[in-house]
Formats: sequence, structure tokens, C-alpha cells
Amino acid sequence: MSHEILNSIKDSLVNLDLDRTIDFVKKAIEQGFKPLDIINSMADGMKVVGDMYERGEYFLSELIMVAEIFRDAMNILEPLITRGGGASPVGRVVVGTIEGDLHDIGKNLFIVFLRSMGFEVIDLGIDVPVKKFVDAVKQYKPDILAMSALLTTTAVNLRKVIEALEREGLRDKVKVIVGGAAVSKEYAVEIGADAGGVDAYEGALICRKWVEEKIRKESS
Ligand code: B1M
Repeated sequence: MSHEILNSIKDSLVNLDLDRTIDFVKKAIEQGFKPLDIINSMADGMKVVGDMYERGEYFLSELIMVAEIFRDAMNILEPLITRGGGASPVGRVVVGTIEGDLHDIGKNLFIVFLRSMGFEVIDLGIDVPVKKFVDAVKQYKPDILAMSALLTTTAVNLRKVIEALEREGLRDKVKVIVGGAAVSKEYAVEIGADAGGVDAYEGALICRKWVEEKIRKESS
């Protein structure tokens, strides 16, 4: 299978060409590429657009445009990932983007993978204040709290949520995973999360491993 099509997807995204991106995504599906390969090539393109923004070659309007193209492509890919309903949920995850941050593409991708693995997901959306995360943990009693952060300026709020969970005596009742472009594995450890600095698919796999371990423990 030639990987040329994946490069074409990335290039057309970087060039903000909606029609060609969608066309190449459809062709890649026809050629048998997995949705995950296609998404990874689009995510690479998003990084290039971000770098171009940083260098002053693209502006905010281009960031908005590329986000729309990504969303349109995901509308085609998502049905190929999402599994049919039926079985009861394997676990419950509360998800949100941290306070001060409006980026939601990575978070939404993570949710798609979680749902495909059978999780019930409570999506708190974007710009979620510390208190709202803590209240959601109290209300929904999730197995996992998952937070996304793309801005280095607001990623500091992740630590505040974890500290608030500790103050409220909730920290040992919920696993915490953090992700997004502003979060490295080292940073996740530093702020006291259980995992982080992974891509959306890996993140969902970690969540599945956690609930499987929990079920094993409870039944032994
Ligand atoms: Co903004 N933005 N943006 N942006 N944006 C970045 C993040 C930036 C890195 C671009 C750059 O300068 N290189 C930069 C942040 C710099 C920094 O803090 N160090 C930046 C900036 C500066 C800004 C503004 C401040 C610009 C301005 O207004 N002047 C502004 C901030 C607004 C705010 O949030 N308060 C802003 C706005 C926007 C838009 C709204 C226009 C748009 C987002 C639209 C939307 O999300 N609906 C946007 C975009 C598109 C980007 C880039 C280009 C792409 C982000 C993206 O969606 N990537 C981005 C560049 C970059 O990231 N390098 C950039 C694709 C997505 C799949 O990746 O979300 O990282 P990502 O998710 C990855 C992993 O991180 C992981 O899984 C995915 C891969 O599988 N993951 C998780 C994500 N969440 C996870 C959670 C998990 C596990 C894994 O568990 C909980």
C-alpha cells in the first residue's frame, strides 16, 4: 500500500484545501488505510499549520479554517471508528478541556476512541473551570477523569484540578489522565496525574487497561 495518499492528505490540509483533503481521505479509505493512519496524517498537518502560525506565515483565520477541515474529515472517519451500541458500558469517563483553553479537536478525538471501546463519556466541553471538574467527579463518580490542554499558559490549571481532588478526598477514587499539545509525559507525572503525554488512541487504550484492572481486582 503506497503511503503517498497520506502525505497528500497532510499537504492538502496544510494548504487549507477542503475539497482535496476530503477527496484524499475518501481515496485513502478506498485504498484500505485505517482511520487511525488517516487521522495521524491529519494531526501531523495540524502541527505544521501551528508552526506556520508561530512563524507568522499563517494567522488566526487559518487556524480556524484548518479546524473546520479537520472536523469535516472526521465526519467521514468517525462512523468507521464508532462501534454499534448494545453492550453495557465498560466504564465511565468525565472529559473536558481545561479552563482558559478553547481547543477541542484532540479532546473530541479522544472521546471517539473511548466510545469505540465501549466507554460511557460525559463531555464537559471546553474552558472547564476547576470546580466544574471536581463537581462532575462528585456527581458522576467516573472511573476516570480526562483533561485536555493545548496552551502552555493554561495547562497549569490541570494541577489545580488534581490538587482540588486531593483536598476533597476524591483523588484516590478516580484515575486521572491528561493530554494535549501542552502536556508531556514528564509534566503529567510532575502534576500528579496517573498518565499523560500520549496521543488520543493510546490514551483510550490506557483507560481501557485501567478499567480492566479494576474489574479484575473487584472480582478476585
Ligand atoms: Co490554537 N494554538 N490557538 N487554535 N492551535 C496551538 C495549540 C499552538 C501550539 C499553535 C502554535 O503557535 N504553534 C498555540 C499554543 C502555543 C502554546 O501555548 N505553547 C496556539 C495558540 C497560540 C492559539 C491562540 C492563543 C491564538 C490566538 O488567539 N492568537 C488561540 C487560543 C484560544 C484559546 O484556547 N483560549 C488559539 C485558537 C485556536 C483555534 C480556536 C482557532 C483552533 C482550535 C479549534 C478547535 O479546537 N475547535 C486552533 C488550532 C486549530 C490550533 C492548532 C493549529 C491545531 C490544534 C489541533 O486541533 N490539533 C495548534 C497547533 C499544535 O497543536 N501544534 C494550535 C489536532 C489535534 C488532533 O491535536 O489537540 O494536540 P491535539 O490532540 C492530540 C494529542 O495532543 C492528544 O491526542 C491527539 C492526537 O491523537 N490529546 C489527548 C489531546 N487531548 C488529549 C486528551 C487525552 C489524551 C490525549 O486524555 C485526556
